[in-house]
Amino acid sequence: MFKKILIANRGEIALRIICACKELGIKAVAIYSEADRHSLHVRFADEALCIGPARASESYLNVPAVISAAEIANVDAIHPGYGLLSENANFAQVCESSGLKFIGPPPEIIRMMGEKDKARQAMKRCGVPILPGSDGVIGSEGEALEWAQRVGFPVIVKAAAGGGGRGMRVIRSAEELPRMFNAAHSEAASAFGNGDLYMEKFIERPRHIEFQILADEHGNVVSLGERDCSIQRRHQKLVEESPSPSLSTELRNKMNGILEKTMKEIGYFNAGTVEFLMDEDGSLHFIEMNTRIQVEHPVTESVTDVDLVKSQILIAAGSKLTDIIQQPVVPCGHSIECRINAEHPEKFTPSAGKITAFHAPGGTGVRVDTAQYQEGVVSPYYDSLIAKLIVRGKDRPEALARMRRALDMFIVEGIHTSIPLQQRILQDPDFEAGNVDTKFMERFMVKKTAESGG
Ligand code: MV4
Repeated sequence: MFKKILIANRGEIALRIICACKELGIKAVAIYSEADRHSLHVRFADEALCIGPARASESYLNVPAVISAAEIANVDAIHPGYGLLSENANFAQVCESSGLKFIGPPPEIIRMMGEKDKARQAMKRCGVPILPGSDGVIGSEGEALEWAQRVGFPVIVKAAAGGGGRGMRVIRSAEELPRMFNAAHSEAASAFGNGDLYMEKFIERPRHIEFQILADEHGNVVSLGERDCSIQRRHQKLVEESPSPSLSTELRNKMNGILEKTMKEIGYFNAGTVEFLMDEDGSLHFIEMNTRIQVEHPVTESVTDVDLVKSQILIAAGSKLTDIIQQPVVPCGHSIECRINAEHPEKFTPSAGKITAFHAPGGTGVRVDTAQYQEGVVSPYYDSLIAKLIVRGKDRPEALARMRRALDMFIVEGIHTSIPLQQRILQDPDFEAGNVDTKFMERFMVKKTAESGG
């Protein structure tokens, strides 16, 4: 077992990883930027090393600085958390070649899943349903037109090196194809240093459904069911839940089975998330795979009682899945998460500054993952997530009621937060009915504006 782990992250996820280390009897080493000197992850770690200035590119993203800290602290392993270096294959490779265990899948698999067209082809070969589209990257505008006519408009072109919505264009006719294709190419080239594009049939109002995978280094895999993350705005998730209100037990079981077989075939290990779009007729189509722990992992933890971060560490230390979790995993109840962001609830502009009052709700079925506290400061240098409010109930109505009361009992003063927005989402009749898709927030904001007469 590891004696000491370096946490290459900050905020609530760094704290979450410290919790796992403490429960496993492993020493936790924090790294921090000059802006994070007074952060809770520094306070609760067994050791902490300052690795550079506030700007992430000079601290948390600075590979030599992170590796040096790991060597100075003499750790056995590095947990990257989410974002930052978590899906950087080169970083994973540098860790391994420096004799530090990277807590995640092997670098080759991170690299392959980062090339979205290759991930798509790999899933297709394993029998995972994908959308009609190009075989790999598109060589030219002419080839794009051929694929579009074969697939049928509307289509979407996506950056092979992309993700998160950049370098994507919806194309509705042959006439607009040249313009859209070239715009996506330029955007991808400047954003990712790689202009390669691939194509898929475009789904107008998809639901975003993702499956949580856990796999050990001995070829054992378990798929822990899905999360519905359809409530998003500009590719930022606001509310997530499990189980999805729109997935049948039959389809869930079928997908769990397909994914367990697929992950074995590709040699995946550690935690991972396979993302799907659900179309209007209820069928699922693979879009991408994330090779890290995700922000919304507590939703799955709540309904499965599996500690995903502890599992990640034990897997990296060589443990077998059968020695980590009780199988079969039978999900129970319903869980919802709200991402509490430091931002204006209508304008969505970031809101940095000192938190003058802070009280997190508690009670039965309520969990709050946060690194914030009263008199704490929200830095403008990093993402705006200040807390995750997660509830669990015996069923969806109980979870909804619990989330409403927990949001009402969350006090954050001194900065703007997304709480008022989430209070209104939780009151929305369509949300309550489970009528959600990725266009929900657009319709919701229109409804809202109409109500206030603006
Ligand atoms: C799509 C799509 C419709 N059809 N692909 C956006 C981010 C990227 N990860 C995938 N995205 C989409 N891909 C096809 N073929 C619609 C989106 C999309 C979306 C997906 C998930 C969650 C929110 C979204 C918001 C807008 C567009």
